[in-house]
Amino acid sequence: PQTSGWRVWTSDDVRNTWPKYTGNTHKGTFGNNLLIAGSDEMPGSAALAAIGALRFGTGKLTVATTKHASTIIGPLAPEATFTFNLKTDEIPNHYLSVAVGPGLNPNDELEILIENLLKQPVSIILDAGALKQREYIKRNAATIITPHPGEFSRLTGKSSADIQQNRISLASQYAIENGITVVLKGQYTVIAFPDGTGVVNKTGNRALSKGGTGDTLTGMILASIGTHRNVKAAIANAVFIHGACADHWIKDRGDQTLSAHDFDQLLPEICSHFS
Ligand code: NPW
Ligand code: AMP
Ligand code: MG
Repeated sequence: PQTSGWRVWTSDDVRNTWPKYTGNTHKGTFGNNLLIAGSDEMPGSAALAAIGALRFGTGKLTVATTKHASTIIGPLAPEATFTFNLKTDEIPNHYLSVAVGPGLNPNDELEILIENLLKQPVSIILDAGALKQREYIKRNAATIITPHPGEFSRLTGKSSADIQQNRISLASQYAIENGITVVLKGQYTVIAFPDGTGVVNKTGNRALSKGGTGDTLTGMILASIGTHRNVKAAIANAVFIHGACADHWIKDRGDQTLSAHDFDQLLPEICSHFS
């Protein structure tokens, strides 16, 4: 595999690329972002992604979900607004970036929505139910996929064991071939960019091996793109901080006790080390 142009993303990298704003900012400065997530069966996934986005700097957040899910998400993330009648061709007029997939059931209707989304000039993060083998059209904005090894196995047809043994080369190959960024999650998350470069993240630990933590990361990446000028640093910093929250947690708390909703308290604490 090509490993030149690859390196570990360090805390110094986070510091050097951490967004610094002074003066006259307003909520529009940091992006009005759209989260398409959650269903009647999985409203929590959207709530956890919303918490990730709201605690990682989104200016505004709109959640496209079901009415039932909105009644669960609202009390957990009261800053979020909702839309129940999404028109994809109007998205670029209203939103900076879009994340789609947590808690969504993959079906034909969702695939049509994603195909239309990919035609819009906005950064798109595809996770969970939005992960499917498809042809990616060439676009100017970033396309980011965030599979765990099980999902990457479904995308590539390779076994999980094969993926785990060749994380960098398989993620990089997929990124280059499809012209997208691949965030291959799990211990030592690999972030492969479409230009063949990439970074490896070393933060994070077994405390994250719980349902919902990936949904939170998706929300964090969504927000991060709006606060960073550089999309590569935006993704790498979100992944780094997500893991750093778990590393901080296990310093004085049992790893079994971390829940995805604890990011609501952990993100302010860990971000203070970099702000
Ligand atoms: P195994 O057998 O466990 O080893 P799925 P999901 C494999 C939503 N959620 N290395 C794993 O393998 C999500 O947003 C909602 C290797 C299994 O086969 C999604 O929409 C929540 N293999 C939906 O649920 C909270 C690995 O992948 C398969 C692996 C389904 O998402 C929970 C499991 O993956 C959840 O986030 C690894 N590191 N990791 C809510 N409260 O609303 C996983 N696998 O079938 O895609 O299931 O990831 O739970
Ligand atoms: P998901 O499977 O989509 O819920 O995502 C799980 C999240 O937790 C991803 O960001 C993983 O990288 C992270 N994670 C899970 N287990 C570990 C581990 N053992 N070490 C580091 N990160 C982990
Ligand atoms: Mg997930």
